[in-house]
Amino acid sequence: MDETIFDVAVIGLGYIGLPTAASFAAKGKLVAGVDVKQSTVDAVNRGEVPFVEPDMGVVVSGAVSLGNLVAMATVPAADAYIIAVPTPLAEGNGADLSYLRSAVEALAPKLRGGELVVLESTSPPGTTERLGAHLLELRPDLTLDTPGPNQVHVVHSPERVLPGRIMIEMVTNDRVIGGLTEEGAQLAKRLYEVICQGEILLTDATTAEMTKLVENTFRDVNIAFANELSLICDNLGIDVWKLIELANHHPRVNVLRPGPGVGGHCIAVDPWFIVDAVPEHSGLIRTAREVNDSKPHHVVRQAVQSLADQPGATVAVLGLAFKANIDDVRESPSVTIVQELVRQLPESTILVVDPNVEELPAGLAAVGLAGLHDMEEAVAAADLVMLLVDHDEFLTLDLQSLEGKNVIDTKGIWNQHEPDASRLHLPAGASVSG
Ligand code: SAJ
Repeated sequence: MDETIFDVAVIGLGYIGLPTAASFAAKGKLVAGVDVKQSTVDAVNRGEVPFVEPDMGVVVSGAVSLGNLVAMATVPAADAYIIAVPTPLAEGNGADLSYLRSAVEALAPKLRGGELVVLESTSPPGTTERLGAHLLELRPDLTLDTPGPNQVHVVHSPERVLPGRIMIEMVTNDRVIGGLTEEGAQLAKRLYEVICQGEILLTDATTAEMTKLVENTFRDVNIAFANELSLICDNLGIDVWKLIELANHHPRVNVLRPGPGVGGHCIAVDPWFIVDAVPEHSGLIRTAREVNDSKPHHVVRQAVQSLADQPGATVAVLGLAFKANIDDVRESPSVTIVQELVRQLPESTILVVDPNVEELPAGLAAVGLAGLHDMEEAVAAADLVMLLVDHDEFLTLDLQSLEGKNVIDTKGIWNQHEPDASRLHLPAGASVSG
């Protein structure tokens, strides 16, 4: 029996790979979704999404039931390969490219010549060129830039969708494609036109890599500015939220929002890839990372200070995910904050609340926390309530229930909804920024 040749094989069925695979399948392409995790393969083949992401369930289950999306643990033959595996931070702030190397090794034996290989994973500058070189080492019979039947086209097309809005942004965002060759970039453009209604912009591979890193670095540097302002305002005894609101009335000013730190696997990571590549010219980028990474420790100091006279106090921590209305706890500043609270307040009871998260991440179970708690019960029991994530559920908390308690609102959601913040017992500076 002839081997099936898929239109597209997506390697890595995570937050990016699975919606990409499902989107192509929904447009009628025959798509293989490949993942090393058997539980993910099984879930997708049942039409299920193994994480929380709005609007994704219906697309995945539809594609699977039509027979257009099939998940599997090994790489099949395909006309186009899309690699969407993690590229996390390694020791020393470079990228850990081991998953990428494994993906390349898995797909190399399947190449027949003429295929398109797309790297979607966020990658340090030069990665796509090295990927091409790696492919040639594995398959010296192929070429990257000599036209002919043995040519394989390697491009970088970074994903740029926002968790929580992936299904919308995958279609509407503009897309950058950087090819090792012009022809490769054109081929990839034709492929992505199937799912992308935004503009598709072509460039070289290294510029495409840097485009993605720069987008997230721009955001990180701007959030660092807001976070630094929150510390300055705490020191000056003024309300950072009010200050930012007033400054943002200027037509060319748009200060972002301070918070408990910057989480997620993108913004807290990507700037380091630039620092790692050109350390002698990235002082500002490095400092911004350090400002954002120091913010969770500042929030912990505020909590410890506010409970100085209450040993054995109960602390309700609202929000574990790295941002509002998702369940993703990767690089979440909340996890760091809770770990530090447990360490620095050994006599206290810490009650963690997150309606989107099903179980405590390993890092918190390891410090002895038992599980997650109901919001109303935790708040009722608490001496100190810390708001770390602006989930919708927390916006609607009855503020009467905070009366007489210490409150640290790192997202500034409660004082905006509460004209009389004096009803809350707020530790110095804590009400305004956290
Ligand atoms: N944050 C603040 N203040 C703000 C905005 C965000 O403290 O004013 C914090 C959030 O609470 C969170 C972190 O920053 O902890 C990151 O959240 P985010 O919503 O800014 O971004 P991500 O990490 O969910 O997604 C980003 C997006 N990049 C940009 O907006 C430039 C997304 O488009 C990328 O695809 C994604 O990174 C990625 O995968 O790289």
